[in-house]
Amino acid sequence: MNLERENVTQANRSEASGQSTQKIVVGTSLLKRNDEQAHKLRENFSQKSILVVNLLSSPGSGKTSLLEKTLIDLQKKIRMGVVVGDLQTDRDAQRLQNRGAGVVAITTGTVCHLEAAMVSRSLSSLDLDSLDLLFIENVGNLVCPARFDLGEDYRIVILSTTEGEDKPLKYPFIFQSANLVLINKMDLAELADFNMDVACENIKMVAPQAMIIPISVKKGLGLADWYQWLLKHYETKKEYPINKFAEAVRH
Ligand SMILES: Nc1nc2c(ncn2[C@@H]2O[C@H](COP(=O)(O)OP(=O)(O)OP(=O)(O)O)[C@@H](O)[C@H]2O)c(=O)[nH]1
Ligand SMILES: [Mg+2]
Repeated sequence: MNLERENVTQANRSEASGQSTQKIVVGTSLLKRNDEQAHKLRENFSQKSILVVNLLSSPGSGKTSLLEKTLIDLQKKIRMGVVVGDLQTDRDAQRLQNRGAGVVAITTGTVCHLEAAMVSRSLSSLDLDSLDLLFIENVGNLVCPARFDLGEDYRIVILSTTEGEDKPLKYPFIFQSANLVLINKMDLAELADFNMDVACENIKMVAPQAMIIPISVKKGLGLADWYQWLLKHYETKKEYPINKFAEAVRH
């Protein structure tokens, strides 16, 4: 894995000197290997009928805050686990302790996204047989995680009102892969001069498939809709464990 990363770096240098072919070949091999690993993960999750949700956003949009609240509010209804990716610390994993869920931290170092192999290794610390739902909190970043399938059923992108309405247009790849966009920090919308209509238009422009739910984790706004979305997909997963659609969309 390290070798491939090194090659990608070298390839980037080649690109700077006008030779871009090598980058495409090596990058593809890295992604192909990730896709194979993600396929295995998806099969494993399907066999155990675990709904898997990948949470993506910029740093600070509210991924961990949303999980803190969700683990408490849904703990009597479903059995949840969390894989938390972070660059340097396990602070988020610590925030999620003692909420009735198994939590495992992945510290990626300098890597700005989670990869399927990292998730796979981390699962030895969770008892998958006792889970209905697995959340994956990806590293806060709107670019790097987009291409890396983690075997999830659904991708949820959080956009917070303080980031601006233009983010879906500036970072289209991540929004294009979203099944659901949560617009968080609605309590700050007015202060941040956030235009909800424009934000929704921008999301729809790049990601017409994505459902949009406005929320405020801090004030509890919209969380009932979020829980309804989760529970509905959890029921569906129990009924139809194999999510071939997710794989087709990711690759
Ligand atoms: N006003 C307001 N603040 C919020 C809301 N949700 C989260 N925050 C705050 O936003 C800050 C960042 O929240 P986190 O949950 O740590 O964000 P994150 O996406 O997990 O961040 P990274 O893991 O660093 O990518 C914290 O200070 C939260 O208290 C909200 O709905 N309204
Ligand atoms: Mg976090």
